[in-house]
Amino acid sequence: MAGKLTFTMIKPDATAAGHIGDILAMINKAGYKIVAMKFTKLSAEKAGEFYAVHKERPFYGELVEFMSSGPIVAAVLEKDNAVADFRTLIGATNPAEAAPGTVRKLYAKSIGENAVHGSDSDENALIEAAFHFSGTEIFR
Ligand code: 3AN
Repeated sequence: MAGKLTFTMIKPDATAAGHIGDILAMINKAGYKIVAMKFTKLSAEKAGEFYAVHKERPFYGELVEFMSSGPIVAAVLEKDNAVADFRTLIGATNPAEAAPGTVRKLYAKSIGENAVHGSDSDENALIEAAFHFSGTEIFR
């Protein structure tokens, strides 16, 4: 299972700007199969829990406020080398440094409001998928 799955969120800035369809199309074109997906909104409490690893960072409060400010698309994606290839597809955290043609270069506004989330390891992909989806909501 490890290595085949990653977890993503289309963040509130990108859903508000109408980029859900374009971003999902990029994900499909890159060879990912969507095995779980929901359009939902995180409470501040849930967003805080999801980003707990960043609790000590100066931007934590801002991040939690932003991630609970509007609806998101949460999804689990399947493909070989899922985590690393997805990080390449979305580009650098700061859109100013993201490579041309990446999701963040095309759709992110700033380092804080950066359009999409992508897991940073196989271990976190499974933890993050389980945070948002029960076993019966993942179809593989
Ligand atoms: P990535 O999302 O590329 O894995 P992380 O894990 O360093 O980046 O950061 C998690 C999230 O925290 C980012 N997606 C972004 O929304 C926010 N973030 C990171 N760095 C900053 C920053 N310097 N200022 C504001 N928000 C930030």
